[in-house]
Amino acid sequence: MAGKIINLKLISLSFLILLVLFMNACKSDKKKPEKAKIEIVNYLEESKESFDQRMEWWRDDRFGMFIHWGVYAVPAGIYNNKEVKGDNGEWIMNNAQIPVKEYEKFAKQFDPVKFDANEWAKTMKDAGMKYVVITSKHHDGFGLWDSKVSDYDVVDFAPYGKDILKALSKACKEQGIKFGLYYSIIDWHHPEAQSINAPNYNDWEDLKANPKFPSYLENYMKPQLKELIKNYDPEIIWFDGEWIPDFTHEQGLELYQYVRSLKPSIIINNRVDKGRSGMQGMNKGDKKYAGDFGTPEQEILKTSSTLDWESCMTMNDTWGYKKNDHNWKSAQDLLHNLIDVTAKGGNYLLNVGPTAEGLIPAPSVERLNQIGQWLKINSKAIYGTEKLQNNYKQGDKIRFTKEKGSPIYFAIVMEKPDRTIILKNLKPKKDSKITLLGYENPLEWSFDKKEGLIIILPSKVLQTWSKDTYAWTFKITGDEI
Ligand code: H79
Repeated sequence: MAGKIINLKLISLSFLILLVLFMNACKSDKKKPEKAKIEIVNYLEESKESFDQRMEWWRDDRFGMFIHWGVYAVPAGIYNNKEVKGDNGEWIMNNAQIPVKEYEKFAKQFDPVKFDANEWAKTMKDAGMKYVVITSKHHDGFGLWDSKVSDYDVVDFAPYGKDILKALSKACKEQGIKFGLYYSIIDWHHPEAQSINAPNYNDWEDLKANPKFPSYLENYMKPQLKELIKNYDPEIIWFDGEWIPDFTHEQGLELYQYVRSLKPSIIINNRVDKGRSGMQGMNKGDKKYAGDFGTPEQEILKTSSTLDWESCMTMNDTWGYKKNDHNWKSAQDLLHNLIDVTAKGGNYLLNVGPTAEGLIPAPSVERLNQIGQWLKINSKAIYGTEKLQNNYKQGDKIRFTKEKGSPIYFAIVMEKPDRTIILKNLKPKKDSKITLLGYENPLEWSFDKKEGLIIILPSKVLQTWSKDTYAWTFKITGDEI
């Protein structure tokens, strides 16, 4: 009996020792993951300071190049010898209802032998553009880089066989141009995405969601985005095609987190989520949506905004190259858009659609050069500026900007001025100089409360600055009234 008790005691003692040992082991086990704990940052709950810091270069830079380039440059708006209906050349696969296998034949012809990344980067630089966003993959699903996730790309599928994003990101880095990537959520080529609707990929009346879409998102989109960010180190990811019913608000929030976690400083447009309100592009106010800036498409906001926004726009009527689209906006109109956007606190992302050979169309280059010439003289009124507190404009033809954090104001007159210019909302500092950018001598001026600021232009300037001067910039140190 006693022996049994001792045995029992022994058993319970050893059990106790084991228990203590086990608990200790658990304790140290608990510590381990604490040490190795990965900090999970909620990028959707960013402080204003951190957001402002991340957005700083983008807000200062103002002017970027959008590039729509891909397989659609091969048909260039024409299918079976017929001009395809619809403005957007990059939509030809949808608009002409081209089956996937048929469209792939155009990919097999994509051989842009004249593509010169350095030349493109130089064109951006000469135009005064500070950043670029290029279609890594548009709705047709074709990639402009050597993707390991897919063979449907320029290296594996097309005769060209060279990595376009690699060449362009390098050239841009060398020229000091910030590199950004457009990536379409829509994918007409992928069996788990919208190819389910082929050849009517985006039938507005009857958009069918692919039940496999979440798999495409996890196993295709995300790995491709990871590749793009790791290999080309972009500063911007510019999503598009978020409106399809396959894609949800929850997926958008998660996608934003995912991309930021790969590169915390990256800037992401609002098409990462479902917030966009039509072509006007700013977010709806019904809930909190992910995305760092609004994206008006082919429009400019009607008035200034305290939110970040970027107006993207074509120079003719198409994004992707179309042989027969000759409806070019004038250089003057494009420049006036840049000025208007800047005064309203936005950015301007101006598009080019290079040819299948790899050339930026000559009419685009011409316009970019003209804008660039103006910017060389007037750069201070655009880059690193902020919008005014009260009025971003006076009438139709005058816009105001202001040097960030300093009392230097710019009045940009978008027509040939009269001999006197009267400004109602600026009061110059006493005895300060008012100048016209590009003209060496200070101008005569007077100010009184009732009349406002009167600037007098020398007749010599009025005569020699021909009508080809698209906009006249007056620099004024003072205060807003
Ligand atoms: O890449 C260029 C175009 O191919 C692409 N965006 C630019 C930058 C583009 N895709 N679709 N569209 C432009 C037009 C789509 C318009 C609509 Fe809608 C989509 C109309 C209805 C759904 C978006 C969501 C606008 C209104 C609601």
